[in-house]
Amino acid sequence: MRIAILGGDGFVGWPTCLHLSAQGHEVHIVDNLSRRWIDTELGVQSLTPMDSIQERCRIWKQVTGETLHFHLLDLAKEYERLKQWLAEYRPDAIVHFAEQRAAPYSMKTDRHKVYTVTNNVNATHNLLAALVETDIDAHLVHLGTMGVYGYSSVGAPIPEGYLDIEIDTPTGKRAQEVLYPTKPGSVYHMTKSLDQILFQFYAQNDGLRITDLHQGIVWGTHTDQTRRHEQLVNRFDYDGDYGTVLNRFLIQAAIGYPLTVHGTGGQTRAFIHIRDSVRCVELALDDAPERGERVKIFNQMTETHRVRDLAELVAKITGAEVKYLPNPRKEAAENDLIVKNDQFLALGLEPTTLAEGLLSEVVEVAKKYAHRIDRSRVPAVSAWTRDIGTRVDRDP
Ligand code: NAD
Ligand code: USQ
Repeated sequence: MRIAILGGDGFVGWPTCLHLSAQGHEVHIVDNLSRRWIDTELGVQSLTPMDSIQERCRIWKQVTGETLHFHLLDLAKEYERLKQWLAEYRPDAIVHFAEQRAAPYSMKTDRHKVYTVTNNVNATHNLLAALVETDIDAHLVHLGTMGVYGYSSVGAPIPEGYLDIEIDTPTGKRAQEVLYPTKPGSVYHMTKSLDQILFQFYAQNDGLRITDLHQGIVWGTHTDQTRRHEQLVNRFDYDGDYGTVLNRFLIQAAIGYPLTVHGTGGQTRAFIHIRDSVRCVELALDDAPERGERVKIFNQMTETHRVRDLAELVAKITGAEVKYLPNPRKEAAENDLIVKNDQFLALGLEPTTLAEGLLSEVVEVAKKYAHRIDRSRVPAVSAWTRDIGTRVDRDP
């Protein structure tokens, strides 16, 4: 297939490009490189040294003989160019990663809130409108988030996207299927909730074929393909805005920094290893909905963990100290989470779970590049409200 990977220069996008290219697909990366600009804005850099996207593509060609095509394009701001691009390349499938994805960044200031909503909602809507206008029947696979559900399973597993309900009517009970009610916990997560409505509308009105992957927190760094050359290494975020919790604990352990648990650490979240994330995208691409079918929704996660249990596990393996800090976020201090992920298991996903060996492997990556870590960028200081901001611990 000819596959467009929107946001293909990012943490999940890059290994997905390599995986699909290695399978013989013609891969086109479309990215505005905004993530690299945000690194500059925040004064941070990936733990792993990332080459330019053009250099990464050159190395892939050298190693495998396969071509990765790169196109510099802003999906949110360049609607006409996007339409022209689609009309020229007419992809068979599109994987959409191209959004601002950090919850803390989206809550930093009013400017960051406005940027996140403008960028994410426009990127998704421009794509949908352009697909209709160019009459391209590509299967669109979007990376959404588990966070659209909120993080509580009220005792019953969270289903894959839809909820069967019964409504009392004057003539008796009526069964109905609805999108699972959204309860986003940040402006970023709110944009993914808005995306869901856009998808529902365009599938129903224009017959677009759409799959939305409600993904949990991705951890790890390498896939088989990123290991093939030093310069194919994946990006690895560790800073207080973009670093996700488990990867942060692993680098903190590697540099002797106390593990930064927010609040009681009673937050339970869904997780998936980067290798499985990439594999799930492949499985979803092979399982496209028919025209006229409702949006297909998968829960893309393999296990759930409580934050303090993860910290204790990392501490046990590495001897790191665990520190309980005031929580910069407005979120439930404790929650239970049970999630259904039957569809990917049925399609053949064999989950990579949190084995100790794998955790140590990431600590090894962190130790190798520890000299690149700026300790002053480790604290998470973006606060959800002004009031919380006065209590955030900037130097644990
Ligand atoms: P990332 O920030 O590393 O990558 C996103 C890429 O999209 C970047 O290369 C960026 O430059 C590009 N981009 C952003 N806005 C764009 C625009 N307007 N036009 C063109 N390109 C644009 O993020 P990631 O960690 O690779 O996540 C990819 C997707 O998966 C995101 O949509 C995110 O919401 C979702 N997701 C990520 C995780 C995770 O733990 N990393 C978990 C669940 C869901
Ligand atoms: N946390 C800590 N200590 C830290 C960092 C985080 O205790 O040093 C806590 C947070 O307070 C939160 C939990 O860990 O309770 C998860 O935080 P996170 O930053 O790892 O994840 P989150 O903000 O939810 O966002 C990440 C990705 C996002 C994706 C989401 C999937 O950045 O793109 O959508 O995971 S999910 O959480 O399932 O919605």
